[in-house]
Amino acid sequence: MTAVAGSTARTSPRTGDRYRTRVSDTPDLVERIEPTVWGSESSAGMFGAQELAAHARDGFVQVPGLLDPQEVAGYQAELDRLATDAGLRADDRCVVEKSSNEVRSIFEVHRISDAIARIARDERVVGRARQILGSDVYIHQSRINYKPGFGGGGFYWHSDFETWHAEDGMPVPRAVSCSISLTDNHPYNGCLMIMPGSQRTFVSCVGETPEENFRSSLKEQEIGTPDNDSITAMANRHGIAMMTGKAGGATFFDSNCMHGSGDNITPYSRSNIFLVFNSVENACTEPYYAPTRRPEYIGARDVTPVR
Ligand code: 6CS
Ligand code: FE
Repeated sequence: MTAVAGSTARTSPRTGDRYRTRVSDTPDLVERIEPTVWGSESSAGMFGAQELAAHARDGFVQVPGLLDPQEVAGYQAELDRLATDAGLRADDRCVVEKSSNEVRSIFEVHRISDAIARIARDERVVGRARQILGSDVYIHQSRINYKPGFGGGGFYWHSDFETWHAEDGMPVPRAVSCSISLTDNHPYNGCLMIMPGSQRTFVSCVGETPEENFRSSLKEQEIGTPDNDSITAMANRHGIAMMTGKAGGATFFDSNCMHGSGDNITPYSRSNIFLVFNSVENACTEPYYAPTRRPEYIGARDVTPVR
């Protein structure tokens, strides 16, 4: 990569960083040293000890019926309202599908929608995130994904932490995502797939981060996706679990899980609210392996704890 004046282009590993990525022409599997559950597995909160143990083992835990049917209907109406808001469609925070002009995602949605701000600070959601991370938490990123029917695009295999470390400066994998389904998730309509236990291995990627990578990566990620041999090794070691379930259910998953989802060619959209909680003790610094920071609507810099 040619260093751009004033950029912090990184073509060499940051001193002392265990999770080096996008700086070598050979991939690597690095053992994670941080825990998956930071709080004690008997910590007070809505997760029981068995659920926390499952999360520690698999890197994810499903919560069926987190929202009741009335709440699901309310949030579906809110998603429809946001997707048809002409002003928002022109906003950088709105990402449309590569193959169509359909809305793919809307970022920073907890700041745009009061209804989504409410669920983000609801104890059913943030209380569980604090239990997993063992500290106060702030929102690193929020988005709604529409994955419309008849061709809504998937998300290739990746680790979110690999991107948040390289491009947002997230020091260690002490963040957890909560995906709240607003439609039924079936094996056939692009449900989230996670390799159970994959959060314990950091898969480094080949290929340096180009300037303003987010302008293409949020439509279809290329840089920061693992090589085929690494994906094969991880799938053979961990298997692949499909996060199916009724609308209203939620999946909490570790920032470093290897996950992805397929295209949705069915008539049934697969919409979710996606909230990323980072520990206030893991605030993002400068990108580890990218020339410049991403916009704050993608990687927040406000570390005010969610109350
Ligand atoms: O780049 C990001 O931050 C986003 N990209 C993906 C594919 N998942 C995590 C996150 O929303
Ligand atoms: Fe992701």
